[in-house]
Amino acid sequence: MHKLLSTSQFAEAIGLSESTVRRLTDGGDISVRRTKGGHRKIPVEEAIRYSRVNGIQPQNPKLLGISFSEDAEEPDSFYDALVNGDSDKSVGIIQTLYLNGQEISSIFDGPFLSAFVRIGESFPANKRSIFIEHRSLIIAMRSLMQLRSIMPPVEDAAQKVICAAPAGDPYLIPCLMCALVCHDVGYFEINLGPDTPLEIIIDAVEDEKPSLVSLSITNAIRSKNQIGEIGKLHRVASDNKCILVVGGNNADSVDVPGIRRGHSMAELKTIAEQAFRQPNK
Ligand code: B12
Repeated sequence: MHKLLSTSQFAEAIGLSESTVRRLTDGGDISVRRTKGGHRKIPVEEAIRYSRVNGIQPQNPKLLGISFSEDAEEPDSFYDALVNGDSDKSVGIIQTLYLNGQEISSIFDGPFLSAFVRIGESFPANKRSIFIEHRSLIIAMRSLMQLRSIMPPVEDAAQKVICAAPAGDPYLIPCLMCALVCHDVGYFEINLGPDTPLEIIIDAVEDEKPSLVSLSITNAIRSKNQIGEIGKLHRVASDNKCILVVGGNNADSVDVPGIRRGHSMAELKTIAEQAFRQPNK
């Protein structure tokens, strides 16, 4: 998102006076861009970052491009919006939780995961449950992409993370979630998505020199060949001073000695932060 706000728009959106906003920008609490005429402009992502870290509930979130959802914190609201096919509401709920200061990892491990576990449990009750599952997946993807669009950019030359799921694993959401959690930590994310041949990931480690590789495993790994390839990825990663972490529903099926495993986005975040603090270690 590249929308820029004037100081008066920012003041109106957040609910501060314009003079307070000028003081905050002068003091460096809010970073601004200057127009050719010297006027301050505040990127929307910066406005969102400022309200998020300071626990400010914006007075007029629409000015920030966010469709604020009053019942976002209700436990069932995301599930209900998905099952009812309410795409705008789903986007609004996830953006509101983010704006309210919730950790991205806890949004994913909380309402997002529980909604999909419930959707998965209703399968294969009837034809309608498959319709709802497919529609929910696309709405959820849109919610994640729109969340990405309001997150602050990472620094130039940021460390890289590669996120993927191996060949035969079609699940889109886990890879994208991993990418967003790592982006939030400060990584430049390369999301190769689901069904990625392991040799492509191995080559990417050598070519891209990431600090971290996150492999999501939803379908259990049963083939010895694939276990061997994950073992090779593990070796190539450590030769390149890169951490490989496997996670997801069936991470325990990856029988590779010494491999790092996680089962939640909170764990991924912790590992991503460790790898980030010690670049190329
Ligand atoms: C959406 C969905 C589908 C979609 C997938 C579309 C797509 N392209 O993504 C479709 C409709 C295609 C599908 C098909 C099938 N599915 Co399906 N599906 C699901 C569902 C409902 C959601 C999956 C999802 O995206 N979850 C969302 C995220 C939030 O959850 P998550 O992946 O677990 O991730 C969390 C953690 O695991 C962790 N995590 C994830 N990745 C990583 C990575 C790292 C590094 C770390 C640290 C952590 C981590 O953090 C996340 C947040 O907490 C699940 C239900 C469920 N319980 O997950 C069933 C589910 C996975 N499917 C299942 C089944 C059986 C099938 C089918 C076999 C059904 C059929 N008979 O056709 C097929 C197989 C398809 C195939 N080719 O393999 C079963 C799997 C059972 C098993 N034990 O393996 C499940 C669990 C449903 C169930 N309860 O039975 N499915």
